[in-house]
Formats: sequence, C-alpha cells, structure tokens
Amino acid sequence: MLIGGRGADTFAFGLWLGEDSSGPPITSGADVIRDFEAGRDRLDLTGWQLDGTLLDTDRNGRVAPGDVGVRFVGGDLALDLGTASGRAPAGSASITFSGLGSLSVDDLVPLTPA
Ligand SMILES: [Ca+2]
Ligand SMILES: [Ca+2]
Repeated sequence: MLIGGRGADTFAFGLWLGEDSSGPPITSGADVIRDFEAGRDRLDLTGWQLDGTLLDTDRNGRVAPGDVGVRFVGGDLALDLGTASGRAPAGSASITFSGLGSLSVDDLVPLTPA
C-alpha cells in the first residue's frame, strides 16, 4: 500500500525485469494507493511505457472503465498494467486507487513532454 502526503506526490511504478532482463518480467503485484489527489499527485508509469494518453483508449480524456485494462474493483478505480501495456500477463500487476473513480489523462506523467 502506498500513501502520499499532503503535498504533490509522484507515485512511480516501474517494470522490474530482475537481474536478467531477458527473463520474464517480475512485476509489482497488486498495489493500492490510498490518497491519490487528482490534479495534484501524479502517477508515473513511464517504466511501463504507459501514460495517460495511451491508457485513455476510448479517448474521452479520462482514464476510467471503458479503457483497456481499466475497471472498477469494489467501486475503486483499478489499472491492470499487464493488460494495458501488453508487457506482462493480465492480472500480474495492478494499481487500485482507493476512493477514486477516474483519473485525468493529465494526472499521469507523459512519456514525451508536451
Ligand atoms: Ca499528496
Ligand atoms: Ca477513457
């Protein structure tokens, strides 16, 4: 579980490949972020080669259910990084945002500066 502070936090999730990068990815498992402040905190998935634009597969400006790899789990927004990135098995690495229904595309660190 990850808990940020009152200020602007960046939650970074890397794709850990282990000492032998030719092997299967060793992923981060299931993480929960309890206090993500949309518009203030940021999510860094560049290690997964993902950003808000890529996650927003239905192009509505939000990262929310309806996008590939995004769904609700118990009413909370959950990202399946394996499904979204295609770089790990489905269900092997997820992030759940406690109490959050969606993210703005801009809540994620962009892969390439705007
Ligand atoms: Ca914060
Ligand atoms: Ca969307």
